[in-house]
Amino acid sequence: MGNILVTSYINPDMDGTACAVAYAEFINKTGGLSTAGLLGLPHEEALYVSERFNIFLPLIENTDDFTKIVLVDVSELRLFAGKIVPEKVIEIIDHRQVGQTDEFVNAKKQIELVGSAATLVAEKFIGNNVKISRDSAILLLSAIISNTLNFKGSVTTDRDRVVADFLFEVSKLEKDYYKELFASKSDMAGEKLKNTLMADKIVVRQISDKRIVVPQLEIIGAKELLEQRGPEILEILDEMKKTDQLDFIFLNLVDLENICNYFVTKDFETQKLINKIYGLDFVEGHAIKEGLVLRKQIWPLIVSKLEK
Ligand SMILES: [Mn+2]
Repeated sequence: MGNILVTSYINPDMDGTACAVAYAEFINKTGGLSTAGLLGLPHEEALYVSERFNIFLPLIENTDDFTKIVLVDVSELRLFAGKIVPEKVIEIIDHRQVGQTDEFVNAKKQIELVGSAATLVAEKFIGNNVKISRDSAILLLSAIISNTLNFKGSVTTDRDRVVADFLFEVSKLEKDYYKELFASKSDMAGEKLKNTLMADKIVVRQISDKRIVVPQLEIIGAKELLEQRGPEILEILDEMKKTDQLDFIFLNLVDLENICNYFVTKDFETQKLINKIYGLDFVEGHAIKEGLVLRKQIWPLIVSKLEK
């Protein structure tokens, strides 16, 4: 059994990063041989956690050296931009509904709709009675807090809560840890705003014959950002729509303090689509929805509207 690479999509978020590192540890502690490797640059939040707790994040350029690959927090080949050979994938652990696993003919697949893929990885340690390192516990807990929006997002399940309790114990982190974690990704000063929105460009989704991009920000200070830089956001989205020849584009701006979403776009067709889904009206380029909804939850609703 050769060395197995555990990886996530290019430029992984907190969840993908945490799962890759922790699941490699699990394999190594259960008789396998594996290496975690992250493609591209992990999200701001993951870099913050790495620096804050002095946890090494293993970056790799490509996957050429590996004959066996495990994918975590991802089940879509196109998110790898040619960087993996699908036949090499022996296992997939993911938690999203919009996935396309057909290309991975050799993979054992675990797709379960919990709030965070980190929950599925942590359950492996718990279920098999394998001791988890503090570093991995910190990473997985950060991922669960991030993905569930500190257990307030409607993606949150009881399984996420149970696993988080366990990880709080192991990591010895305080319950208000979410505050510093959220603050770390909320700085959108200057060019950071545009760079963050454009970084989501890689994820152009094709539904029927329509091309769609939905950048997402989950931050503290969302309302202020919209008040101060709303017109700028609308311009950036408009530019992305033209450059990428998109049919629909909106920003899913998640307000972690006021527990609501702003859907931001000046594109009329997109406004009509969101109105059809949620019955919301747009004023000055945005519509407000109570509660916290993540992009991965909106995709299936968009698909159902566009495919009929
Ligand atoms: Mn995830």
